[in-house]
Amino acid sequence: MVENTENDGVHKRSTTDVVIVGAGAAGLYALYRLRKEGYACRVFDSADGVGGTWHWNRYPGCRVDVESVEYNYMFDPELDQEWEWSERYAAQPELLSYFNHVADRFDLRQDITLETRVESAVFDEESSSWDIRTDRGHAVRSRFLIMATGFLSAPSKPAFEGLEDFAGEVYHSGTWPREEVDFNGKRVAIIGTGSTAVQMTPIIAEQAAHLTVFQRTAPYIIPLRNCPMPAEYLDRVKANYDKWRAAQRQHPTGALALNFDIGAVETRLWNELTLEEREAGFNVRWENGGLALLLNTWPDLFVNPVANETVAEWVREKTRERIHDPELAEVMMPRDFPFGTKRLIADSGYYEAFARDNVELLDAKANPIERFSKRGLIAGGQEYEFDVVILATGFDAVTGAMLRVDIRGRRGLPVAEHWSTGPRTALGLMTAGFPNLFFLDGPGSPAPLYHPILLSELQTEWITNAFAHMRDRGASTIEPTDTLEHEYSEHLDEIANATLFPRANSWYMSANIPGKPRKCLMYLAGGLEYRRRINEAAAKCYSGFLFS
Ligand code: N01
Repeated sequence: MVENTENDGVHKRSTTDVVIVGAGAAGLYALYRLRKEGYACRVFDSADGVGGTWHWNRYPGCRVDVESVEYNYMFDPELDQEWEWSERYAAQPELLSYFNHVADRFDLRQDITLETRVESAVFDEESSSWDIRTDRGHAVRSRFLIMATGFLSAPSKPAFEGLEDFAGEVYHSGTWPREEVDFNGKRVAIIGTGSTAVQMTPIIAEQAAHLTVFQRTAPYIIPLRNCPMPAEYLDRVKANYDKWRAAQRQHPTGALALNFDIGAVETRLWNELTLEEREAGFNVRWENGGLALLLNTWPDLFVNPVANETVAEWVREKTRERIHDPELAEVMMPRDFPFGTKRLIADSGYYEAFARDNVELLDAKANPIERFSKRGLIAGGQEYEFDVVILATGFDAVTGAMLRVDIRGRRGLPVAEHWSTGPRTALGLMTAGFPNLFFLDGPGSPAPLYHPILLSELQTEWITNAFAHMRDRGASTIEPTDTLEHEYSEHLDEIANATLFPRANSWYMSANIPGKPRKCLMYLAGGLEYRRRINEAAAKCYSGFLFS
């Protein structure tokens, strides 16, 4: 179908087959794949460039913590061969170049409208299509709507009292300016100790006159061990990419996260291992670096509290060795939640930065941040003066960006109301009462603990097949039944409740945003079981889905 556009002077009216919200990794692939099938597509993104996460997160030290050779698209073997990763874990500029390269190589830009925020999407029952409006006056009627809005894209800025009175500079890591921020000679505060803060701390420490890191909850941190990409390693990966990809596809997290030569999936349960095997398994992952302890770990690590605590204690011991001051080490010791139930952090010199004279940790649990002042902020009754404050305070994860769009389904029901007690989806792909609306890497998918790019390829394939099925049976809409949505939601909660994840106040559990209904946002049975389920539904003629 060809996109039809007419400008009535007020709205840029058009009709199309598919509107995709978001030009990050998932949105770019959906555009590529669906356009290849002949669908007219229009992508909108509020950013002034493609790349999603890697467009916005430009803070110092930003890089991926999954191996570069794994953290990319799998759909095109030629792309695999031609792209040269320069580091074992690519930094943000290189990742952004990769996604720009993909946009150019597959001629995607012609269908992408940047600097344009989708404000509303309303399902029109008469025409069985979505009416989509943007902040720049577009009014697009589209048969299908795909939300590829990313699961960490809506920055969370805590409502600190007096923040507007603060006379210095304030930045949120997720909306970092394009221009370099100059920290030289400045007193800098970082609020938060998540992955973002841990990445930026050692770099800002080298520039600032003084750096204070406000830690509310001590996280588990393991070494990333980044290095320039060994040419011989990259050559070996490229020579075996087909096998590597096959192994990733067969892996429950989609990322081997261990050198391929070692990286078989561990299938033995904790109690089946001897002490020596446990020790060896721990050491190989620790020495390998990166997220191997999270992504390529013992299958019952997140359900067996004894196994989990043993690994947690191992990490604590290793961490103590890295902190110069024993008193500080105790404050930085992670004890408040089971290992890995908040996103595991991989660092490059975080703990070592605190050995510098110009860097200090402030225990914001013992001395909570009370409010901002003109000169800085007040914590535990004391005023601290700063020139720059960085909010590394995270994101309204998974549903945040989606719910900032006013999406209304059948009978005008807002999705925010449908999800008032937390998101409910059918197979992490659709939600009942919202026909022809799909999610990529969204709620109910295994996304945060599964390779998000691989997942978006898998989900887009499912959507493409569903479109073909609709065409074959002459249907104009597809939507899940309430029953499927209810059963899947119950199943998701049941699995989550059998794990240790609910014991942490994490963004996985929607617990980092005040007032957000507490609900596990991800499917914890792993990517393989997820793929089996969605493929089974398709093979059974989309059982659980209604067509009209
Ligand atoms: O955010 P976070 P992030 N007062 O939510 C603290 C991915 N990522 O941007 O733990 C004081 O993890 C909060 O404290 P607490 C990755 O998936 C990946 O760092 O709630 N502190 C916490 O310390 C990651 O999980 C990469 O007690 C407050 C911090 O802010 C996700 O993005 C790099 C506070 C927020 O941590 C998000 O990471 C970066 C308050 N009022 C990010 N409010 C890589 O690929 C919040 N905090 C390596």
